[in-house]
This record gives sequence, structure tokens and C-alpha cells, in this order.
Amino acid sequence: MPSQSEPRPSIVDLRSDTVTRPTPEMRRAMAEAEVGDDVYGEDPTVNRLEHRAAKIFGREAALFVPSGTMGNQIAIKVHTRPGQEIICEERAHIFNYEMAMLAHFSGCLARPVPALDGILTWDRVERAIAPKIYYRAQTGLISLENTHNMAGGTVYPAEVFNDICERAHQAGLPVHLDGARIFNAATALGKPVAQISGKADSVMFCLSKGLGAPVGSLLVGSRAFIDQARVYRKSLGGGMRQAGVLAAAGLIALEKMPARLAEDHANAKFVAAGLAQIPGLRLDASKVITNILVFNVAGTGMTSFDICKKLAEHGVLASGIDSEHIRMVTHMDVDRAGCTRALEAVQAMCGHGRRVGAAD
Ligand code: TLP
Repeated sequence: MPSQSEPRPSIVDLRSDTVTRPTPEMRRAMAEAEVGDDVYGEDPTVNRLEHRAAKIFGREAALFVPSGTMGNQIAIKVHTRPGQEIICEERAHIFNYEMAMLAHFSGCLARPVPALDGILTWDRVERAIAPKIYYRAQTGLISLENTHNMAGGTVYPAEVFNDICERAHQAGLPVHLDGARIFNAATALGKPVAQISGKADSVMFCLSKGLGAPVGSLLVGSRAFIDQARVYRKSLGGGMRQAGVLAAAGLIALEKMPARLAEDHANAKFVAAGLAQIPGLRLDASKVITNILVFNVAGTGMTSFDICKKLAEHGVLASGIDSEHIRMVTHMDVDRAGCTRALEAVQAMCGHGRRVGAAD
């Protein structure tokens, strides 16, 4: 279902779900939104969005922020002190794609830990916690990512996630959840977001990815956490005044769009099954359970960047995340026919490469 009055049939854009454009319903709601100055706390539509987000996540309060990056970095700032370490998976967004703000804004270092499919377990986390010795930088926070973007949209089993949170709390450590795509995780697990994220101290989630809003993310947590987060949002220049025009689209994203994410997941599985048959490509299609697939192209003899460039010439956009891996992300602006076109384009490009198997 293309979301726009002006479809772009010639382009199949699988670079990210961030490229989704607001639906006609969102655009109408934006035009009609009741607004006020949100820095004074007087924008009724922002207040409604924050109230709904807190309710849906079973939390005391929520804060509307311009981006996922700002939400994560504010949370990290609230939870830590300069000179501390933050444990995260080695491919985590907070570590690799947020402009070294762990160091720049919070004065902390990442303590990255590798994990199969990006899914940390308590034993791996525990080994990365700094010993309580005065000459060692202390661990200040554990940050988890669900779904895990660069590991291929993988999902934390609820018991693994809860186990890390409970044991972290016993060790006196807070847990932040980068839940940019937590609604995708909830869809894959068939559980409500509150149930799969409730044990983290704070959660950031995005309205502007699979949920289709043009802009915006939310932070949820305790009242005290959100009060402090609001201060840091202002320091970063994230006080947005009549932001109700954005929150109006966000409310539709939050209330209505989670129900359609299963369609994106089915499309991703379809693409993964097709890619796994193409000589020279390596991916385990059985691990694709949300809307992101990451596959290895080394067996084609081409770099991911070369392949993406050639695909673009055929109207198919994908992202090279390093020289051997391509990421494709399904979303509401690419239907099954678009996925078929993407597969055919990859087949045409790589079909003559060396077959190296379907593992990894
Ligand atoms: N991810 C983007 C790129 O930055 C890689 C994408 O195309 O997937 N957490 C996670 C897990 C994310 O995937 C992203 C964006 C963010 C945080 C940041 O959100 P924004 O882009 O709103 O700052």
C-alpha cells in the first residue's frame, strides 16, 4: 500500500524504513493539529502523544524528541556520569551510528561486546562489567537494542531480555533499551510492547521508521527520569515549540501502524528466501523474522558498494553496510511486487557468481 498521493513506481527503496512517507491520514491530522508552545508544556497534541506513549508502555511519563539518536543520547546522559563505561553489543546503533556522542555528550566510553545475532545474554554482559577497583573506569549503564538493526532485525527472547535487566538491577546497574523498532519486535514475538520492554529503566522508540511518521521518537520511563530528560532535550536544542503538527502524525503512527508491521515481516521473509537461492550470496533466511535482512555478498566477487550502485541503476536501492554486507529493509512504501523486482534485480546482477552456501 503506497502511502503517498504521489507514488514513485520506478524506485524500490529498501535502504531503510526511515524513508517511509506520511500517509494521507497523517498529513490531514498534521494540517488540523491543535498546537501550543511545547517548551512551556502547552502543546495539547504533544501532551496527548506523550500520555498515550506512557500508557502503552506502562510507564509514568514520556518525552517527544526529534530523533531516535537524541532520545538514546539523552537517556544515556541521564543514566551515567562522565568517566563511566556503557556496555552494549558491538554492532549497537548507540556505538556505531550516533556520532561518538557517548563520549562527546556523556563523557563515557563504550564497552562493546560481540554476541551471536546481536543478542546479548547475562553471562556476556557480566564478564564486561568493570571490577569494583578504584583505578578501573566503572560500568554506568547497559544498553540493549531490540530489534537489533545491524544484526539483521533480530529479536530478544523476552526471558533473555528480562534476565539481563533483573540481574543488572541486582548488580546496581540501570538498563536502557534502544527500541527504535520495538513494535517490530513485539509483532514478531506476538506480545505487547509493555511486556517485552517493561523491565528496562528507559526505552526509546521511533515513530518515523516502520510506523511511518515523518519525524519523531519517544523516550519513556519514570517521572523523575523524564523530568531530567526534558532538561537535556532543551540543552541539545530539542525543544520544538508547536511540535503538535508532528505529534499529530505520531499519534496515528502509534495507534494504527503497529498492526500492519506483520506485512513488512512477511515481505522481508519473501526477499530473504529468494536471496538465499542466489549464487554468491550468504544469508540464513530462517533468521529473518522482522523487516531487516543483512546478507554477505563476498561470494559474488563484487563489493556490496558495487552491487548497490548497479542495483540503483535498475531502480532498486539498498545499503552497503561494509564492503561485504548489504542491508535491505522492508516497509509500507514497498509492496510484494516491489520486493519481487528487487529480487530479480539482484538475481540479474549476481546470478553468475560462485555458490558458497546458505549458512551465516
Ligand atoms: N537507524 C538508521 C541509520 O542510522 C542506520 C537506519 O536506517 O536504520 N536506534 C536504531 C536501532 C536505529 O536503527 C536508528 C536509526 C536509531 C536508533 C536513530 O534514529 P534516528 O535516525 O531517528 O536518529
